[in-house]
Amino acid sequence: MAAEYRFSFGPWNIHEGADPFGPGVRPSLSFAEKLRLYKRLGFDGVQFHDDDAVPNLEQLSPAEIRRQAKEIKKMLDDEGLVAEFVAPRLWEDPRGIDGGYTANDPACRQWAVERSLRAIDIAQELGTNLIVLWLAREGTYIRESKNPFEALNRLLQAVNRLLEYDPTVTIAIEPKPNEPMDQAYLPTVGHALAFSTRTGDPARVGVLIETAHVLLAGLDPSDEMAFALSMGKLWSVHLNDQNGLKFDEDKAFGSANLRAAFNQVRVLELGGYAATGRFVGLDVKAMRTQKPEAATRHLANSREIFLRLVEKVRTFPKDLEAQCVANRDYEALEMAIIRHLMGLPVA
Ligand code: GLO
Ligand code: MG
Repeated sequence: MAAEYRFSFGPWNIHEGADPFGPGVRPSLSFAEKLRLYKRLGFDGVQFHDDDAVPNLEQLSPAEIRRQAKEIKKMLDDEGLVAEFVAPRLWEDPRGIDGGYTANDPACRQWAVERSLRAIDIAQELGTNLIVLWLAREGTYIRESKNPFEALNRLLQAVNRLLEYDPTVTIAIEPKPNEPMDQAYLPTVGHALAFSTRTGDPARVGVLIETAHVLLAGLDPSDEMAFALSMGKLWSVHLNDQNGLKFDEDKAFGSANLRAAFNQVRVLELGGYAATGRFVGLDVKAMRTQKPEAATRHLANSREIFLRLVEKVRTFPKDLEAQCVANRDYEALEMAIIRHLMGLPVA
């Protein structure tokens, strides 16, 4: 099995099973209990929301936030783990109800930027310079509620403020076309990367690509990853799976479309993602039906599927591929791929 990929997930990926139609069905694990599971499951990186690290940050002074983040850093060190990124969670606070950076209320916009600066403070203490912006409510429920030109400028001002605050910080935008909003600004990788060119320091603005989000936008995850990789802008991934155009399912990687998962791994291999030192993040959710003692299997399984697909990519006969391409015999190529995925001899 390939060893050079490093894996990460966030504490929210071990959860109680609540959905919009019902409460949790499994007991909560404390953050410390979750941390102890990482290595056992084969993971080295922890993804954070700002309040995963410092839960009550809205009640604390900047100095106290830093102090608490330092304690979390100690916990990471003790477990041999590293922080991959910090993401300001703007979508749960009442002031983020209409978006943070693009809210129509200037007080809300100011809060959103201030809170994001605290997320940078936390990242500094945790030893990472990567900030992830999933722009959850930066969009509209109805088109007329915001002026899109103003909204995009506000988004730009906010990102620039973060870049100015810490000259070493890097920002990965995690595009998602909808949910919770009807329409999000920066719905795709292309939007995010085009937007990055307008910022004060485009070299410090890239993307995190989530499989399910790309599928919700009707695009191909492997091509989106290749596009970002080709520009040196793929700074993290949220691998998972999605069964058609429904709510964001966060299914185990490869569980809905193994061939598409194979192609994502193929692109990460072809594009040298492992050598970039970036993490393979898994943004997967345990099914609500999962019993407490088995509610981390989705993480270990997703990682295992990933590593097995790395093997599949590496062992697919390149000469056969070249021959099929040269002969323009794509039926043969397709059958060989499918046989390979099914564990059958390719020819
Ligand atoms: C939701 C997103 C969310 C983010 C996380 C990190 O659809 O995928 O889980 O990845 O908040 O920013
Ligand atoms: Mg995600």
